[in-house]
Amino acid sequence: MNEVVLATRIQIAKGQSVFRLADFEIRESPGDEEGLAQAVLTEKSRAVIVGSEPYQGPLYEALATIGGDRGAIIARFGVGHDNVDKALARKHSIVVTNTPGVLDVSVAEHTMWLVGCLAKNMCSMHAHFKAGEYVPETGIELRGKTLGILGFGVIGRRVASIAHHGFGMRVLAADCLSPEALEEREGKSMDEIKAQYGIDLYTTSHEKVLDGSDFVTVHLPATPETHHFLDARRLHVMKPGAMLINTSRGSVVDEVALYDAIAEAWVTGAALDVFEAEPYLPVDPEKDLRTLDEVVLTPHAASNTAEANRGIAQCALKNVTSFFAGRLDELDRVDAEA
Ligand code: 8YV
Repeated sequence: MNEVVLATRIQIAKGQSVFRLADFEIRESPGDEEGLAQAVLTEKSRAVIVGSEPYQGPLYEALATIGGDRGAIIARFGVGHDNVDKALARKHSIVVTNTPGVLDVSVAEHTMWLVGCLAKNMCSMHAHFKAGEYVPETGIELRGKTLGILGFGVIGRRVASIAHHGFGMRVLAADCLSPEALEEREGKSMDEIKAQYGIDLYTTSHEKVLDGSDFVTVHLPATPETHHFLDARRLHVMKPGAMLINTSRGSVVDEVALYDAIAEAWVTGAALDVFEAEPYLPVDPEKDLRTLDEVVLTPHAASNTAEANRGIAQCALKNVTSFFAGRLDELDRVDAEA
């Protein structure tokens, strides 16, 4: 097959063991949109495999130019697709796919490691130790504490199960889906759902979960409705002394409001893997989250495991291969109009 597929550097590094098995050439391309669009035209490629960087402009016209009547594909190396403009893709007859169901264990486990770091002041003790200060700090157990989950999708449900069945936490879950709709979607009663995932409460009231939790973990997609969902008001619906974890999308948390809530010791800890700007830059230079001892930070690494990277790469490769073969029914498409 003489098709050339472009993949951005980080995705190549993560998926190389799988990509080298492809029956078409996969070439490394710049991750920025201008560079990627230029590479599409230069390499005459109508298929790109991309990470979570924003693509809102020249890439689409470039892909349409090369794809023509044959079409083109933007294959996400991952599950979130807020960084891809689906309306623009549809306008240029570009298929958009993602990789569902292959990274939820990795992200859920990363979420729990962040919860643990906060509970036991792990990063603070580590930093002091490496600085030559032998300073034990008193933490708390997770058993019996309440974990609030905002967003009860595949990842949120996996977190609930680990937290309850693994650590003995009480778990509250909130989502926009009504309890009745959840029962219908799952084909189970609410009692069966609660037992399966180890949740005490399922509700559409995010405030009820915020108010009742010692730890709040966010598993919401980035949409106009979830932008700054954790704003100053909702952060103060949280119990005084509660802690926040976010491995979903940075735009869901108002970072300035979070800084202020931590500075006033309302929120007493936060662990973040995603940020409003990535790589991280403080929204307000005077309110840099990196300066706070109560904050644990990882660089959008929740899904970055050998197992998830292999699964993501296999799924992305399947989507591109099926697209080239015209087997569009096999694609994990996310370009439909909402
Ligand atoms: C990135 C993610 O796609 O799946 C998602 O939505 O944010 C991540 O898995 C991945 O880190 C890109 O390399």
